Amino acid sequence: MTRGARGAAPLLMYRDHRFTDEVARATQPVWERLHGLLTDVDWLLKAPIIHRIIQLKQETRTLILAHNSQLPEIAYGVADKVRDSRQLAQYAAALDKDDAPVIVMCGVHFMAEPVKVLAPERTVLIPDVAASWSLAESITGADMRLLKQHYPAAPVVSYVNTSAEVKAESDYCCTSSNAVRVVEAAAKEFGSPRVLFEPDRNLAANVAKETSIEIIAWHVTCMVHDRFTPELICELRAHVPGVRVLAHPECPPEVCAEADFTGSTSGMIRDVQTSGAAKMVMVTECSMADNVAAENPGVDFVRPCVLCPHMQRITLPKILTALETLSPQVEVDENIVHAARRAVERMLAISPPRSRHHHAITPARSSRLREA
Ligand code: CIZ
Repeated sequence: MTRGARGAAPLLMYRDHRFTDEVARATQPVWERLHGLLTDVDWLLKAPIIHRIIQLKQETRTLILAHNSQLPEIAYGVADKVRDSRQLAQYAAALDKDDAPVIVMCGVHFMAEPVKVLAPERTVLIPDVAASWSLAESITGADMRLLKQHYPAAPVVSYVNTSAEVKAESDYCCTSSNAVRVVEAAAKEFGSPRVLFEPDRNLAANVAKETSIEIIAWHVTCMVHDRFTPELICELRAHVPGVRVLAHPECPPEVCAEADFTGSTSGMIRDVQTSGAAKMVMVTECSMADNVAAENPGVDFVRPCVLCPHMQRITLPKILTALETLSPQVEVDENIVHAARRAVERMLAISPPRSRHHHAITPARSSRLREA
């Protein structure tokens, strides 16, 4: 279906951005991807903003990076790269000197900081500074120093969703795709039988199941993933026979034990593409599940997802304002940049395993916490 300008009512306008014939033509490929995820009315309102963002992006040579869990209209409408936080930071760090003087990071604040830490010469914008994360707010630099006093010989591995201040107190950073490998590398480097792993208690427990290293965990959980239960998975299986269940490792270990696959957002995307399952359920954040469904029209998705209020703070109008005003900018205190960068770079230096798990189709109840 081509969306014509005639359908646009003046009331359905954001500021003075109208749904014109030009907007309809220019955004038609985006509409084809989003059809089914947005209503017609939504589209009349959002297409002109997408169009204006794309124009401004070109004028200012801005790059828009988006986390896998961003809204579909951001992921498919305006983003140049949609990946997990490690891949986005790595991508930003590898840009040519003259490319993209401005980067807009669509994700939560803790994902924008590593981009600034690895690409300090660029202007890094986050469309809403209040986009935080329950995990990142749950631990401070002072907590870390206290923990380290208790376990002075143990290396510290911090999940990527922590503040730069916490990363600066850590020996390594990790994401859910490489947590097991990072924990093992840290233990080996420090010659320690145990590792301090924070802040996600569920991720820590899921990692502990995959390694012989003792994990000393912090005590918080992600407000999105902790809401899923094993009972929900059993109900889903009863209602949708043959469904393949993918769980994020921030879910409780009892939930992961009931899943066919446990992995990061990138790992889940790969599983959808390679497992060949016809019916899937993604036990994670709603927009992530919507984006994967849009990419894989041949797969029937059941979506008992939970919305992440932090991720959802990033919207098209806020991205537009960020581009117009070149703000809010992400700044990382100079005193912590160096130490935070060391922890992030150590993570990036751990090379991915040689396709050990990626393309293999494993039987039910597998874990993939050793991803690339
Ligand atoms: O590293 C990320 O982007 C996070 C926090 C989760 C994931 O699984 O992608």
